[in-house]
Amino acid sequence: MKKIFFFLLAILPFAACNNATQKNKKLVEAIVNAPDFSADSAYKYIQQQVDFGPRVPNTKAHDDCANFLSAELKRHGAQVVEQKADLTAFDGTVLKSTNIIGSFNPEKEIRVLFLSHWDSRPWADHDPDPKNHKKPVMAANDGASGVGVLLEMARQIGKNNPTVGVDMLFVDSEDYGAPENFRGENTEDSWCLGTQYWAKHPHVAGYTARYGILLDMVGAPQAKFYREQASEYYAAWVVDKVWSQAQNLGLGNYFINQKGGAITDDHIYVNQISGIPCVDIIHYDPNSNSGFGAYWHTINDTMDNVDKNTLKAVGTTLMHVVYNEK
Ligand code: AHN
Ligand code: ZN
Repeated sequence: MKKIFFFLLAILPFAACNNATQKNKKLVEAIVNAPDFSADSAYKYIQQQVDFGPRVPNTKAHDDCANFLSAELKRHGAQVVEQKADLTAFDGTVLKSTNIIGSFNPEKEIRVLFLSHWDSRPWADHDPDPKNHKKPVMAANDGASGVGVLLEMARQIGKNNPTVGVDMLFVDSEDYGAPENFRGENTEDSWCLGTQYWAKHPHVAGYTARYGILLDMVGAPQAKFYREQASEYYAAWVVDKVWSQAQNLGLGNYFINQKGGAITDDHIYVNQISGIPCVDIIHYDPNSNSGFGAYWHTINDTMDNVDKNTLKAVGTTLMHVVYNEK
């Protein structure tokens, strides 16, 4: 008995010490520096998309914006694929859609996937004024913000290679989903048409990535990103990675380390069809009636609804995620 006690005493400080070195190692690993993320540049990228007008499928603004996004990715050194598809919406409309994929270091086997939708919703059907329900959404936050952050990341990645390969996937026809008052079947799958197509027909045969991160509505002032439930179900370790990186950077006021809603969004299809663990960084507001911000699917989703501090928080976190990946 005495002997065992002595043995325990002898080994305990050792174990504690060992633990501390491991913790230190983890901390040191977590603070690998990432290139600076410019919120000014991300903001400008959002403005440039908005300047085309609402990017509703089958309009000139939409097609002009596609060319702009693709040219920007190329300018930053990505290998670009424009994936065109005719996608049929819930109401039978054929949407001339384009998913745009920009790949950095396409030869690398270990890859990280980022995605965001770039289309605008054709109807502001959540606007408090019914007269606006048939007007398109400018989609500064719900559309352009995620792409703006990703384009700024692409600009930085083009200048400074991370260890892993990175793919930027800008998906189309996400926001043509059936309005709430629509009486029909399969309305759930009426959203995220571009991602559903890409997941079934990846731009590279057999494409996979270590994990995926979806950005959706990442620009509103004081946005709060909770741990979305489907992300938690399919990819809890990726949620941990992103949210803990944000906490380390002192950005826990944006990345709230608590359970949020369960949201039908592009990441569902990346998880279910592509089999890539994918999380959703999405602004969720439990106090608004939709669960999203008050601007959501209204004519007020304009540049007034985009804040550089939020862009900085998201961009800085994701840059650290990428540059810490080995
Ligand atoms: C639904 O409204 C079912 N899902 C939200 C997907 C979405 C729309 N994200 C942005 N706009
Ligand atoms: Zn939307």
